[in-house]
Amino acid sequence: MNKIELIKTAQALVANHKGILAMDESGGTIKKRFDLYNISQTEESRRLYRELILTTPHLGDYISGVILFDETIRQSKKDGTSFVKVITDAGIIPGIKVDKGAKAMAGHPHEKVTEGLDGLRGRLTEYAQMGARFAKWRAVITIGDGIPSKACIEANAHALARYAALCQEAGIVPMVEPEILMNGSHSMERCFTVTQEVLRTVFKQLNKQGVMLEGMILKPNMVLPGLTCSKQVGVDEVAVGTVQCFLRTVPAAVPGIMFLSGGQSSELASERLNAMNKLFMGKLPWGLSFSYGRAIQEPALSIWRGESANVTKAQEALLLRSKCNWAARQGKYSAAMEK
Ligand code: 5MM
Repeated sequence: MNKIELIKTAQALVANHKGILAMDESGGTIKKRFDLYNISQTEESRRLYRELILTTPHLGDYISGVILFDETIRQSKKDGTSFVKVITDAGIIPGIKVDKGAKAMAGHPHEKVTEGLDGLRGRLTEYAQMGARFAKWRAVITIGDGIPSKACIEANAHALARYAALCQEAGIVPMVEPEILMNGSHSMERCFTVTQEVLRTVFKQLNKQGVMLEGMILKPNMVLPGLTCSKQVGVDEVAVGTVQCFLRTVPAAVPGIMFLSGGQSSELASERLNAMNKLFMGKLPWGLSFSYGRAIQEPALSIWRGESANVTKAQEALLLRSKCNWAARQGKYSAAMEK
């Protein structure tokens, strides 16, 4: 493990007000996204879409890193240039999703545990040789009647910590993603309590496994009421609740907290990140940034719809979302930027 390189990479991911573009949808997830717009599901259509994203002019002005799926890191532009070269030429750091997905947890109805540790050391070595400098593993936690169970939280935290230790051994920065889903009618207070418990458990396990906190990134959910909760809350309340939860649970040694969007609208994801940075500017030990998938890609995908004639407009939409979130990192986002 080269500690200095790990720390440099982790810091570079949060530097210059930039954030991460998550484009690591696995086969099933990208199919769901393409189905919304009747885009055909082939290896070539996925390659074309990923080429559209990665060749967006000036993407590197706002985006520090991109997370790829296994298929994507092996693909190239139509002219034969590998995607990894396109990314690094744009000044962006290539990352890779290494989990094998959240699977039903034995004996725990409605709960999931993420798999993928078997053979991970070998896969990380290969990804590092291909140019990946950071990796992502996502654990999925559901709030419901009597869940999450301690067993689910502990199993997922343990897997995240073992994954993170293996990444650092391979010289790859682990992005640790414990996602508490927005689905459900739970209150914001319940989301706060669960997020707090999950993060405490995750950091306990990271410490047990000897993970160097300065060389990792946390990718969490914001603290929000469930999607069908009767009491929704304002942007500032989300910002205050989220930051309070993280101040209680995330050690100052972690360089960056880069939120997932989790199904929030693009605008709301920018507004909430903006509020956090505006209200707490200069008062926090870590950078607060974004690692959005849907909240950056959705407008571009809805314009592209699989048509080459729409590529330029789709790239403009992708760049606008990247710029809005870059501004939100500085507390400088406003609705006027959307026009
Ligand atoms: C881009 O979507 C990622 C891959 O999901 P699957 O493994 O289910 O295919 C996902 O992990 C994503 O990186 C995070 O959830 C953040 O994306 P959102 O859309 O929540 O910002």
